[in-house]
This record gives sequence, structure tokens and C-alpha cells, in this order.
Amino acid sequence: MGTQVLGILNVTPDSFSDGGRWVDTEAAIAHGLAMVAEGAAIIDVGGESTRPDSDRVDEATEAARVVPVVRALVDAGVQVSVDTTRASVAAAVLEVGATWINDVSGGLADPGMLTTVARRGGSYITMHWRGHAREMGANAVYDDVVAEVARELAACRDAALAAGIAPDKLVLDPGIGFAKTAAHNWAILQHWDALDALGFPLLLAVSRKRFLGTLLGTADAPRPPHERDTATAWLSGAFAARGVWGVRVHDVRASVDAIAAATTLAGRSEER
Ligand code: PMM
Repeated sequence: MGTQVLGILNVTPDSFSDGGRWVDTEAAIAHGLAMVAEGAAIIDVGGESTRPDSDRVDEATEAARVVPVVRALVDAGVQVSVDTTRASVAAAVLEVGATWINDVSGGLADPGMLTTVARRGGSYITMHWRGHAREMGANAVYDDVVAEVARELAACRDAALAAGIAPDKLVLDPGIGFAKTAAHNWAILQHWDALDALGFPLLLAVSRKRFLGTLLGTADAPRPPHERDTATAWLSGAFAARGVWGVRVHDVRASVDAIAAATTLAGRSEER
């Protein structure tokens, strides 16, 4: 199968790049469907911002934001993922037909998460994580970021499998930007083979992230989030050409196009 595009649908007032735009349920559903029309295979719905320094929302608020959107997208025949670290939210959205749980804590934030997903037969994206938003800056300390991220992600993989999540329903993500500096992010991207060696499909999630703003901006002004889509799409294409399972992006059309061009150039397009 070719690289999947996961369209980001943040139903939050404060996400770093699209916060506030899709808080209204109807607007969120319409945006999800628009991303499907552009070629997204999965819509990743989030009700809690993971932006560095953001505060947590309570469980009821998070569920109230995402459940109606998930239900409507599922009813429309869309494959839905939900970005949550909470087992209760995972249970609620799997109940209304979500296929994927995208857990940025890799099962570490909520001790009930892995068994909840396993019991309900959910598919699971497990991400490398070192603490909630307010703590993660202080945790961006590594001797060898590639080796440590690979090792810690392998532990998440093993915990998910031990809890009973099916091997064919597991995807790994190194968590670009989570407890990582720009240099750490680039090192991980440059040494992606260390993640391929973990033996599972991988998700690339770089869309509009701060390290791209730093790369493209000036010393005192990073490029704003909405002007990071060309670099995001280029990375989608480059990683699709080397067989990445999926890319999680805001601008679906740009990545779909970049993936088509890059995989054709690399001779992989017959896999699409
Ligand atoms: N990044 C964000 C949110 N969810 N999920 C996964 N699996 N990987 C990520 O890197 C990731 C994520 C950051 O916030 P955004 O939704 O505003 O991009």
C-alpha cells in the first residue's frame, strides 16, 4: 500500500497552527470531508492541544469536542483516527466507530490506554513521548537522540503488543517536536533507518512544526505556521519515496501531490 495521508482536524481553541478554526462541530465535519475530497485516507481528530506549554483540558470537555465529529465522519464513511492520551476518550470514540487511536504519549499518560485499545480491537499509533506539554522542553536532553528515541519507542511498541494490540494494527511515530529541539528533529529524520529497524510501519508528523519555522525564518522571526506547508509537503514526498506508512498533515492537497510526484520519480507509484 502507498503512503497514507492523515488529515489533521484539531477541534481545539488553541492548537499552534489551526487553533480555533474548527471548534464548531459543523465546521469541523465540513473541514474533515474537504480533506477526504483532497485525498486524505484518514482524518485525525484531536480535542486536546499538545502545543508546548499548553494546559490540559478535562476529560469531559475533550470527549464532548471529538465524539460528535467522529460520529458524523464515520457515518459519512470516513476512516477516523482520534488524537488522545486518555483511555476513556479512546473507549468513547472506538464505540462510535473510530478505527485508530493516535496516542502522543505512547501509552504512558494513562495506564488504561493500551488494554482499552486492545480489548476493542482498535488500531494504534504509538508515539515517542517524554511528558506532557508543560514538561517536555525540560526533557529534551539526550546523549544520542537517535538511539534513545529508537530504544524508548521500541519499549512503547513492546508494551502495546504485550497488552494485546494486534501487530498488524500498530504504527510507530518518533514524535517530531515532542521533547526535541530542532537539531534533535533533524537527526531523527536523517537517521530514519534506525526507526525502520523497529520493524513496524512508521508515521511522519512534521506538519507546520516549529523546527520548520526556524529553518525557514530569520534569526529573530520564525516563519509562521501557515507558511511552512511547502517544506512539509517536500518532506512528505521524500519520506513516501522511502516507503513511510503515513504522513500527518494540515495541508492535505500539497502532500498528496508531493507524494504522487516523489513516488513516481522513485519508481514506487505502482504501489499506490
Ligand atoms: N503532533 C501533534 C499532535 N498530534 N500525533 C502524532 N502521532 N504525532 C505527532 O507528531 C503529533 C500528533 C502536534 O500538534 P498539531 O496537531 O497541531 O500538529
